[in-house]
Amino acid sequence: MRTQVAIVGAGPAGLLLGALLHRAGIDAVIVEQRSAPYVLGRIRAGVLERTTVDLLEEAGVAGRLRREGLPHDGTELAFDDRLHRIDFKALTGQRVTVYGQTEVTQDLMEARAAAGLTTVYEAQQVSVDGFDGRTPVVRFRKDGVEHTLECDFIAGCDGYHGVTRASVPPAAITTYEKVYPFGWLGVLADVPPAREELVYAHHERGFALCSQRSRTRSRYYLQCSLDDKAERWSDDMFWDELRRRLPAEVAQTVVTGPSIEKSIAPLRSFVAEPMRFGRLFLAGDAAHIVPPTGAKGLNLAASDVGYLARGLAEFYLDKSEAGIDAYSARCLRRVWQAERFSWWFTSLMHRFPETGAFGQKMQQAELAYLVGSPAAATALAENYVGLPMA
Ligand code: FAS
Ligand code: PHB
Repeated sequence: MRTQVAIVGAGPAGLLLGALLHRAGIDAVIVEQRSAPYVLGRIRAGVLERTTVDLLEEAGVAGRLRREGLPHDGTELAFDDRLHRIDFKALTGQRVTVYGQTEVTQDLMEARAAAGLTTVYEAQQVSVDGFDGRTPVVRFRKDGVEHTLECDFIAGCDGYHGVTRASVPPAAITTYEKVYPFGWLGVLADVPPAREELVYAHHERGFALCSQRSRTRSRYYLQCSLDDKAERWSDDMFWDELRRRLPAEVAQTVVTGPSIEKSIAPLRSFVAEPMRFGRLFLAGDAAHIVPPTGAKGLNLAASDVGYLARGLAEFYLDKSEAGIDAYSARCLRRVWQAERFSWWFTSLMHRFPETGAFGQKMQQAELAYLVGSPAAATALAENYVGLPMA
């Protein structure tokens, strides 16, 4: 087999990169270790920045997003039993769109299949080689047969636990990591959202988030301990704890119902530098992880592949290596800004018993400043809606 760009991973990064390259007339094959239903079954992100919407439009896959996506002009912060709205539109002129990662992935998968493009699902023993030279290859087993995919470039879009970053010589890569002392217990339920917009709640019992996927499907999260287990939480226990952490005016509007998904995700901040190794480019969670508080993970994956698609188009169409040479530095400038915001917002909104009474006072003072100062609120808003893609 041969292609111009071999993409490892059919999550949002790999699929969006494949779609953008196709629009530029560049051939790409995606090699994915799981089945398509398995990839679609992972319940992940829910908020799209303007830059991500623009890239999905550029990829020609935004039809359903335009019809079903929910524009949000702001969000609500809850603390001391009160709600405080942060008005993105008034403060930045921008908004975000609520549209689940599952839907983005489905739209990309359907467009790829309709275009007759090659995606190898359930590929086993995937390995990458030769990316320090000019003839990189991706090897994999499929239905018991060994395959070698020759290519010009490899895009490592295989997530935090993937094979591509792990294949880089340790001396060539530097990683930065912070693991948070708690997780998020997430529930998906076919019930109408409690509020029009998302609610981020700071409470002495722990953080809570009221999010949504549509006007009839809601996504809720509770800060939980790292040794907690989703199966320990009955639906009733979840709904009761959620309502304890919300202001009364919100708790009484929560519509409960049977969970259709319930899982715990750990929180970490992680960055690998650089993001390019010869003919191998890392993109998305393969290169960086953010705690989901700032809703940045999916959006960073999109901006990475936006930069990579442009750089590869310059290489093939303009015979220029400037874009691929600038890829890593260009991505990392935006990655580190999102890492800072996600760390800051996580540090502000969650309970950290180890910081003691003084730490709690600092959080309360910052929350009061945030909702009392247009400058502070603007800083939150411009990071939440997404900094521009330079
Ligand atoms: P992904 O991990 O989505 O995709 C990588 C793909 O590569 C997967 O399909 C995997 O099967 C495949 N793969 C892995 N190893 C392979 C190999 N060796 N060979 C071939 N294929 C391989 N972000 C938010 O903004 N908000 C959230 O609420 C949120 N919640 C999250 C919850 C969890 C549990 C996790 C893990 C992440 C969450 N994220 C959230 C972040 C998430 O949305 C990611 O940022 C997003 O999926 C990134 O997309 P990709 O980079 O494509 O990585
Ligand atoms: C979600 O809907 O999954 C979601 C929304 C906003 C966040 C994190 C997760 O900050």
